[in-house]
Amino acid sequence: VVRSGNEDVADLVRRAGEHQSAAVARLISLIERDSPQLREVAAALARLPGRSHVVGLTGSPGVGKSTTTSALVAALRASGRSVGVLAVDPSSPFTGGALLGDRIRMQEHAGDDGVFIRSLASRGQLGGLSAEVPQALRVLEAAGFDVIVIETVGVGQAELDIASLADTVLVVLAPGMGDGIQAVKAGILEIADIYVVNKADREGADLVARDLRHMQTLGAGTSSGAQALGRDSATAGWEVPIVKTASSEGQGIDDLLEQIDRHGEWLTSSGSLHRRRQHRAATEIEAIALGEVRARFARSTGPAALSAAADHVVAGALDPFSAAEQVLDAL
Ligand SMILES: Nc1nc2c(ncn2[C@@H]2O[C@H](COP(=O)(O)OP(=O)(O)O)[C@@H](O)[C@H]2O)c(=O)[nH]1
Ligand SMILES: [Mg+2]
Repeated sequence: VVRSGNEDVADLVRRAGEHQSAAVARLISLIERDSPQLREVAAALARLPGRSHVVGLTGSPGVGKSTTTSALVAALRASGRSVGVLAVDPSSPFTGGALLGDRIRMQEHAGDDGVFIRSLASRGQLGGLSAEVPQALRVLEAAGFDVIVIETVGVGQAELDIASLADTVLVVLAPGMGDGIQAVKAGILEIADIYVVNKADREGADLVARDLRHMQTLGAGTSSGAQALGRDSATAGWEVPIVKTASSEGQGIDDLLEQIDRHGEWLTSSGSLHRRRQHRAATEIEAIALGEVRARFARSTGPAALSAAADHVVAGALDPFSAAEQVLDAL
């Protein structure tokens, strides 16, 4: 029964499963708008286990993530596979100039049913990916796309988020971006399953590749940080390959796709896929649960209890730990 103003979620999910772009887009919109039907959508999606290969692309602005994504989409289509793309931009989806550029570039795939491309704003706390990204990903998985590419800007928390969402993480670098030093600082190298040195048509690409190789021999990029994220490349015998591309020229893309596929096979044969999916689900549940605690706190006597507890701490009557316990009791 469809109530007025409500979407027929079961029908949308069925049509999304037939790759009908309009239905996929409607479902993602319900998620984006934080619709009252969100739970209904989530429940319907849960019954459709994903078998997509989720590929994350991250790296500094301007290194060529969108260009590489577009080239990968073309290569995947040429190999007969369907592709869903989530482009997560830190700026608003309608005012961001870079995003407009992405749209225009991605339009070469418009009108192809085997390709779905959606831009999402990243409104997450602390600069991370917003809560809707994992749910939008579930929509694309339920729609049965063979490969799903998520493009995120590699800054702050977003790069850690992509590491827990994607099966295969591509860290894209380019010459002349000062990436060698910056990336190490940000810890971005640790999350890579594949390094992509893009703009190989430019001077300096060999130097970036050489720096990466040098770092690998020093054992960097395989640290405990990656394991904390549920990524176990270091311990289970995956050596992170370095692929040089000139994505705007379509060069190196076949090689890149080969490495992505090889990593996909390794994930299955090593048992890592299951561990990564388990970690991804745990991260997702934790975020939802903590968000719910925050919401309940705001709705209940939390703010009043907090204010009272703060008075006690300022007056020297309570230490902050005991005060926090009091506030939690108010939940
Ligand atoms: N020379 C050269 N330029 C490239 C290459 N790939 C991308 N670009 C250019 O680099 C700029 C940024 O690319 P874009 O894909 O938007 O980067 P993003 O911000 O990482 O998504 C654009 O002007 C691209 O045309 C490449 O392989 N070689
Ligand atoms: Mg981009």
